Amino acid sequence: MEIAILCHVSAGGSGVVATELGVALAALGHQVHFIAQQQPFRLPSLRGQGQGIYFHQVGSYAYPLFETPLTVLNEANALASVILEHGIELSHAHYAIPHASSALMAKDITRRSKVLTTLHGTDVTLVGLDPAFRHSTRYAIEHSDAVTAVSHFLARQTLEMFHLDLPISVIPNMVDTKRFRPNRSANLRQRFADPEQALLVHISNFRAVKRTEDVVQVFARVASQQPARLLMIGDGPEHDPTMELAERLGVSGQIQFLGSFPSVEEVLGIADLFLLPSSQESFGLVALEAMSCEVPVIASRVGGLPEVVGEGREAGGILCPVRDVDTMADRAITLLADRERRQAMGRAGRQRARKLFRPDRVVSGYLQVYSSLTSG
Ligand code: GMT
Repeated sequence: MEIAILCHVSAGGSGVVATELGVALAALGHQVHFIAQQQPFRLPSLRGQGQGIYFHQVGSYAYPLFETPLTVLNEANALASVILEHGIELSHAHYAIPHASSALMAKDITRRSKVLTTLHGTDVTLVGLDPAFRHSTRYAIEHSDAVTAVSHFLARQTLEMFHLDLPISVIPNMVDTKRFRPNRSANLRQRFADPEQALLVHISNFRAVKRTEDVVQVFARVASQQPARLLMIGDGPEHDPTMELAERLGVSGQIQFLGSFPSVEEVLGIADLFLLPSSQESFGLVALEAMSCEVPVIASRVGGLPEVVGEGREAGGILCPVRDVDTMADRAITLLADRERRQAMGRAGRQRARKLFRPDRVVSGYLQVYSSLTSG
């Protein structure tokens, strides 16, 4: 099948999911065309894996009259060209804004290609509900030929918040458990922590919803009880305030800010604990990646995180109320003191990742939706 994928290119879960899905579809023999401003974040490192992946850059035209970029028009135009040139049967928009709108416009222009929109989270729970986007987002969701959401939480929220009555299939995100696996390399670990120090990790795009300052608050409490180090991976608007808080709390010497890089699996696997205290998370892909590496997760009990991390004996981590940094720190301290429980939780997390979020399962879920749209 000839498939077009539209997604955000910067470090973020929706772009990662779109990229990994595209690479997996190409490995099955499909022709996958990414339409974006630049190559999506993880594409260059994964592209070598197979044939059948094409990248089409969205053009732009700077004209003094246009004060801001006209992204939807440029993206719709680029997609329309690819649809006509390559006979695209299906355009898969990851994240409603602006990709679903562009895909619908390209469909109207070409009178070809069905539109599948996958909702990822803030396109519904935050940005999409803003008066600046509300009507156009609702329109794009309602007029897509099919809609999927990455969690049951998000599917429910979408129907409720936009007062919609349409079927939304839930297809969760996936993790490649061969790439994301425990890393016992003492050599790598000793670059970041001594053997007696606990190693905590956080990865995000440092947006306000990630509550990166809570990561530092939790870490400061842990570090007051035992030798510990924290790796903060990623970049974004909250980066500097988070660094400043670390200074104020006197823990900056125990924290390394590593910036953004695509191959997080290399360091994730050496961690003892992963922290994700977000105020909202429709899925929390990075928590799943940590679980796949046998790293227990301490996260907020919000959105789709309970579906990912689980609760009870078979959970891959511990969920706590949002903003409750004391409870998060207590749970972290207890878990770090109990190696056996921590390892059992790590194994349970990997088991859960293998059972519920396997790429073959997720890819075949999308293929079923694709064929329901393109057959007949
Ligand atoms: O976090 C965002 O602002 C956008 C988005 C992204 O592109 O990373 O994240 C969302 O999609 C991810 C992939 O499906 C989910 O794992 C994240 O939970 C979700 N973020 C939020 O709901 C805050």
